[in-house]
Amino acid sequence: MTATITAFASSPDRGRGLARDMRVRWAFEEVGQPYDVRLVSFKAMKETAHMRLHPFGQIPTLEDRGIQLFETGAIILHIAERHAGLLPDDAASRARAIAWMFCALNTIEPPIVEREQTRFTEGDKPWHAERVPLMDDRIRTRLRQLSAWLGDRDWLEDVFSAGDLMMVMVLRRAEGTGLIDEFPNLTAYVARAEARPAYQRAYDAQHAVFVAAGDKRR
Ligand SMILES: N[C@@H](CCC(=O)N[C@@H](CS)C(=O)NCC(=O)O)C(=O)O
Repeated sequence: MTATITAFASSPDRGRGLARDMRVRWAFEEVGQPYDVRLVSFKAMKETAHMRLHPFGQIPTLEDRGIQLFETGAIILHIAERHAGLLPDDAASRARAIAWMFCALNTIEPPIVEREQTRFTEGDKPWHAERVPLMDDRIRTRLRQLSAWLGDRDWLEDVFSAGDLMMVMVLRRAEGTGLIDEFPNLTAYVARAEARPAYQRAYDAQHAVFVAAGDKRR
């Protein structure tokens, strides 16, 4: 049976592949598995039926043969463990790939998301302008360390993995800050991932939702 994910019916990212269902779509494309998408409105996301799937009323979720999951880390790991293509076979490399997934979500994403969120929650407050450079420095420190690790290799370890998928999606959330551009090897890393056919199929599928919603609104 085909797995089903949830995604925004009307994504605030305007179909730029930033909403987190993109991570899941990309994972399915990398492992060559079909998936269905159920689009949910902001209202429906906070209603009981969806809250049973996602305790925090968010997207994405995954329903796959009796398993219901939320949190992209858990969802990507679930897909990667069941299908070849996102985790190396040998135990040591596999463990490293999983460590990079956690790193993306626990070490790199928090300062990036904090900066993004504060624009909405305190953007009009007098202290916000002073905080931005502090938040930027926090992000920059992590990016500098990540850039040093990556060096001139293509991927975080020997082969592309779920760790790279998650890392690239997290780095993309900093688009528009100019911070990634300070590290040419990170810019190239993101571009390399975006050039993958699986990424492009996922991006196009998410973008198509935005286009279709736009058509309906006209
Ligand atoms: N840690 C969660 C974050 C999920 C999340 O923040 N989802 C966003 C979309 S990208 C959402 O549903 N936002 C709407 C809301 O929180 O009401 C994950 O990685 O799955």
